[in-house]
Parts: sequence; C-alpha cells; structure tokens
Amino acid sequence: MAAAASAGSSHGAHFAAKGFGTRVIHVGQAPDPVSGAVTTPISLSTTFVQTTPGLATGADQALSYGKGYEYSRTNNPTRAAFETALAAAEGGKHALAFGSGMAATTSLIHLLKSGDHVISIDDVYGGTQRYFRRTAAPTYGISFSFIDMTPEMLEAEFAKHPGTKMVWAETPTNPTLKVCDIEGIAAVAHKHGALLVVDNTFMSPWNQQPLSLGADISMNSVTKFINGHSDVVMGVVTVKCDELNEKLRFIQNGVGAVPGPHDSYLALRGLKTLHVRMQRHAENALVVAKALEASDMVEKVVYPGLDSHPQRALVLKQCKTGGGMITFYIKGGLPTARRFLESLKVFTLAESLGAVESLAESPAIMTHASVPAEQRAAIGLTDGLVRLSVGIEDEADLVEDIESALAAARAVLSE
Ligand code: P1T
Repeated sequence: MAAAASAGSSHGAHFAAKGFGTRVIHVGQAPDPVSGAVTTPISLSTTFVQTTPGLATGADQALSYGKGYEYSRTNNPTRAAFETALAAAEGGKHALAFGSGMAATTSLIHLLKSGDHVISIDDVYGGTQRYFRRTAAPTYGISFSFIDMTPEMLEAEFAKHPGTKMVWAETPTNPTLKVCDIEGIAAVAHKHGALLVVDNTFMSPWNQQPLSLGADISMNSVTKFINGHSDVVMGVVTVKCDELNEKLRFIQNGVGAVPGPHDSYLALRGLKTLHVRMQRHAENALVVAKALEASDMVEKVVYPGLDSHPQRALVLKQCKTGGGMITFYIKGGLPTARRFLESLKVFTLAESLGAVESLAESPAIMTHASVPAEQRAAIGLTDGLVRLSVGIEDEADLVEDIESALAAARAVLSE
C-alpha cells in the first residue's frame, strides 16, 4: 500500500492535476533514485531486505522497511509504478493490477460471500458470464441476474432482489455495443446500498471515466487498449475509496493473481501512448463504420460514434469519442460472415481487441461461444454478427480491405 503511494509520490503529486497525456507519462515514474534512469526499471527481485525482523506483518507492514516492499506478490516497484500511473489516468486514488482481466473480475467477486446477489448487465463479456454462471454461482453460492441495464430496469430488478450487494455493468458491452447510463445506474445502486462495478475495457480510461460518473470500481482488461500491443495479458481495478482499496489489497495479496514485473513494465509503456492511440482508433473506426453503412451486404452497423447508434446521446454525455470497436450484421449469416473473415488481409482474424493492429472475429463461434444459445439470441448476438477492433493502420487500407472482403462474401449469396 505504501509502496504504490511511494512510487515517485512527490513527483506524482506535482503531475496529479495535469492533463491525461502528462499524467500517464509522468505519474509514478520519477527517475530511478539509484541510477537516474528515466525509464522505470523492471524490478525482478521476489524479495526485499528488511532492517529488523518481525515487523513486516499486519498493520505495521507499511512502516517496517522504509521503502514499503517486502515480497513481490504483495508489492513490486514496477507494478506499483503502473498502478500509480493508472490510478491517475482513471481519475482514481488507488489502482490494483491483476494477472488478467478475468483475475481482476474473480478478485472483485471475492468481496462477496455465499448467499449474496449480483445484478449484471445481460450482454457481458463471454468469459465474465461463464465465470459468473459456471464457477461463482455453483461453487461459491453467489446468485446472479442478467438484465438489460437501464436505471428503470435496474430499479425493477432491485425490487425482485432486495439486498443485492453488487451491480456489474459493462459499457459499451461486448459485443453488441450497448451503452448504459453510468450516472443513472450509480444512483440506483447506491440508493439500495450496492457497489457499482463498471467494466471499462471497451472505452479505456481515456475515453470514459466511470469513477467520475459515480461508479465505485472501474475495471479494465489491460490486455486491450491500455497495453495496446497484443503482447500482455493483465487486468486492473481502480477505486477512490481507501476502505475498498484496503479490502482489495488484502484480496490481491491473499489470492495472489498478480502480474509479473516484465508485464507491468510493458503495460506501463503501453499506457504512455493510450491517448494518442485512442484518438486514431476512433478516427479510423468512424471511417470504417461509414463504409460499412454504405454497403448493401450489411444489414446493420453498431458503432457508438455514429448518429445511428441507439444511445448516441448517452455516448456524447459520457464518452470522449465512439472508441475503436464496431459490430455489424452481415447479410446471409454465418456462411457469409465466415467468407468475409477469411478474405480479410489487413484485419487479422483473431480474438481479443484494442491493439494497434486491426482484428476481426465472429463472437457467436469464438469469444462468446460459451454464452448459452438462448441468451445469445435474446441479446441479438446472432451468427451474422461480426466484431471489428479497428487498429491504427492507414484508414484507406482498412476501408479497402473491408470493401474487398464484403465483395468476396457477396459471392456466397449466389453459390
Ligand atoms: O482476457 P482478459 O485480460 O482476462 O480480460 C477479460 C475481459 C474482461 N472484460 C471485457 C469487456 C473483455 O472484453 C475481456 C476479454 N475479451 C476478449 C478476450 C475478447 O476477445 O472479447
């Protein structure tokens, strides 16, 4: 705890009120006091010297060894630098890094106990839904309801489950890009004494700041836009509240699902360019979304940056841009979707999202195959739904790639 705060704390304090780009490049990243290195060192040591035995426990932990480090699962200087910078990026006070986005999610569920209820948005990431339905519910006795989360619908669900402990939102959702009103649902959750968690992965902290809109916890899969280069799997949780931070630090250390120093270094490096990359992701995505809208092979395009997005007013209220993710429904269902995906040359057919290179996939048979078929149908996750993660390549090359793959897919309709 002290370590995260001490990773260049006076340095951090100087930059805390600066703009986003200045914060992510400087907060938590003071030059190394030993060598003067400008770049944060990768601190590989698993253990740290203590000046006197027996003080590094319990409440004395933070006071016992001057620099605040004891054992690398508990805290690590490179991880602390990333956590400190990320907290500043998200407008939070504390950030805690985990070994994956799912490790962050499972650690948050450790805040609950058997018998507790969680209200989750229905179109939640497939892996999150699988963990809720198939591990947390049967193994730990935590119950879940899945709803289309407007403030009114959330209020109605609280009437069915009074005493609900946690509300789990993801906005925009993966993959139907539904947007929920963070301020509105925070008010309902807090009225009923529940914590609001927002999975901010699809927008990233540059585009959307859930804590400033009233969420208690913002969670991100760092694997996506924050790291941004498809070479790290990591998750992070950000909070403002000291008490919640204490509880989560205890879980982070006790459960031990922490990232290593190499990955922390890479994620910190990625974070430094988040604002620049996100602007380009959004510019490219808008151009690609318009090209899709112009094609008669496309039944519907869902992109938060388009005026046609059903919740465009909400996007304008709580997000800087429409982000880098597009979902569209191709004519002809799975056979044409398959041909489209096989024909792409600049976009790579692969799971995941949020990196510099453009990716495309079929959620129904890839990332969300574990979501029960009837649930997929209920949320509109059909076989013809194609998900694009628009990278930062040249926009003309992306549009040309999409148009030629749509032309190849058209042939399937007459085969
Ligand atoms: O993959 P991991 O770092 O564990 O993050 C899980 C996760 C959490 N939340 C959202 C919104 C996500 O999209 C993900 C991971 N998603 C993919 C791998 C995907 O292709 O959709």
